[in-house]
Amino acid sequence: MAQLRAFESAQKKGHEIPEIVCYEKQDDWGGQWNFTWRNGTDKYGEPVHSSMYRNLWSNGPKEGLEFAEYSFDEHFGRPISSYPPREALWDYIDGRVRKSDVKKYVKFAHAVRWVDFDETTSTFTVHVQNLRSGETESEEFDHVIVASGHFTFPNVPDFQGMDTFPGQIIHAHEFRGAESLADKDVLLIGASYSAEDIGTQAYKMGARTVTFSYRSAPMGYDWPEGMEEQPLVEKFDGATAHFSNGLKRKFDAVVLCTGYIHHYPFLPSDLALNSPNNLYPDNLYRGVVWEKNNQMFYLGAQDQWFTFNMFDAQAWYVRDLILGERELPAKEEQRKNIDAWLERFDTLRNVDEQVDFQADYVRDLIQETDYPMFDLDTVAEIFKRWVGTKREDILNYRDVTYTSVITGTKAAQHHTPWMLELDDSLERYLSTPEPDEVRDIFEGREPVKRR
Ligand code: NA7
Repeated sequence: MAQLRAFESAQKKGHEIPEIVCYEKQDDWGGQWNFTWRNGTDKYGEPVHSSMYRNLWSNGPKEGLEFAEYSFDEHFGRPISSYPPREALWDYIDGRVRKSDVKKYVKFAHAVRWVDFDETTSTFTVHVQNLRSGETESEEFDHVIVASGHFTFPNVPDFQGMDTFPGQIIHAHEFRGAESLADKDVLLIGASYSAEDIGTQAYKMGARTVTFSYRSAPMGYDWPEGMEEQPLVEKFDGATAHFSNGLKRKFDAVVLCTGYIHHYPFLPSDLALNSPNNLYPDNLYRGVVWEKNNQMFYLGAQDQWFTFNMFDAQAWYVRDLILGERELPAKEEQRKNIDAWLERFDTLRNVDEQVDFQADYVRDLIQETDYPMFDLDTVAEIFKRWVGTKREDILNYRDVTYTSVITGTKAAQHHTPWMLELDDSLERYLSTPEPDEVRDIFEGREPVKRR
């Protein structure tokens, strides 16, 4: 969506843009934000793309991801809270392009099966299947932009004895909501965003206990009673997990929050990015240009502090390369540039340095294009404060509000504290319900009977 919007923006400024085809496997756009109840395979038999679940609220402040050229104010017409639910975020990204006619470029329900590159003609042949008709087709292109994301193919480790576990074992990618975890003892393996968020969802929905199992280091939050961290599971024996510190505990359900892999089954190995999930995957000049074939690009391939606005910065830069507005340096220069970023990446020791690293990366891209520069340093501060608020109160950090660097608007307080909010619909989010007795108690007031 960022790339289509980038081309449209150039066209509106009088540039001639090339012929564009966007192949999308799903029936609608929005990628990760396009929620489905389905698991495993979709209705066409394709791997389900989205890892979203019911009651997923943004886990980072929206002020960190706001588009510099389409603000939340412009979309919603009034201040909203800093942590919107997924439907509100889908509406926002859809809203920007709903106003344009870029949807005409997208062939929905089209899965890319394979991409070849012909050295003699310097063209790609993209082999695609129309999932509705079953028909396959091949088209030639000068450039290929891979924008298929990398939080889709789960990393699924195996632990000894797992096959004897009588309850449900799923990966975070398959998790669709925590309601069924009420009154259950839940084990989450992993110690990053998915573990933290699915764990708090489970707690919110009434899980009896939530236990996290970490491999490298605990998350270290100040967990409430009933939530705790243990070192890595060594094996399962039926419903009992054995941890490396000797603890044995029974569980009803296991959620593997063990991250995702870069997996591009439609690409030959010389075109496929092969990297762990990190802030600077190797072989991408300026984080987007495939070093081994400069006609190919990746968007959003890095782990992310910045998201929507970073994808824009990348898309604007890639657009300008394709339009010939920017030239690529020689291969040796590209390598030097990549190495310089990788060298700095290796020195990053803490969250502040990671955030500043990505802020500098986004700045480096925006400076190359006409994408509106925004106050990246203040956004970096917002990310750092966000991390601090999680340290202070992991269950309630979503009740904090921030100020937009794009519009200067202070976010509104959501009408209901996150821990009490059980309805994540856009309709409810934008409504103004009366406070109730539960909210009075939660907010430390004398409960008032209103009707
Ligand atoms: P992340 O952030 O990539 O984290 C994966 C977690 O899974 C991390 O804590 C890993 O531990 C852990 N992991 C991976 N393999 C194993 C095995 N074999 N055993 C135990 N633990 C393991 O993925 P998330 O799904 O949490 O977040 C996805 C993205 O969403 C994230 O990157 C953000 O951009 C937003 P490790 O620390 O490596 O020892």
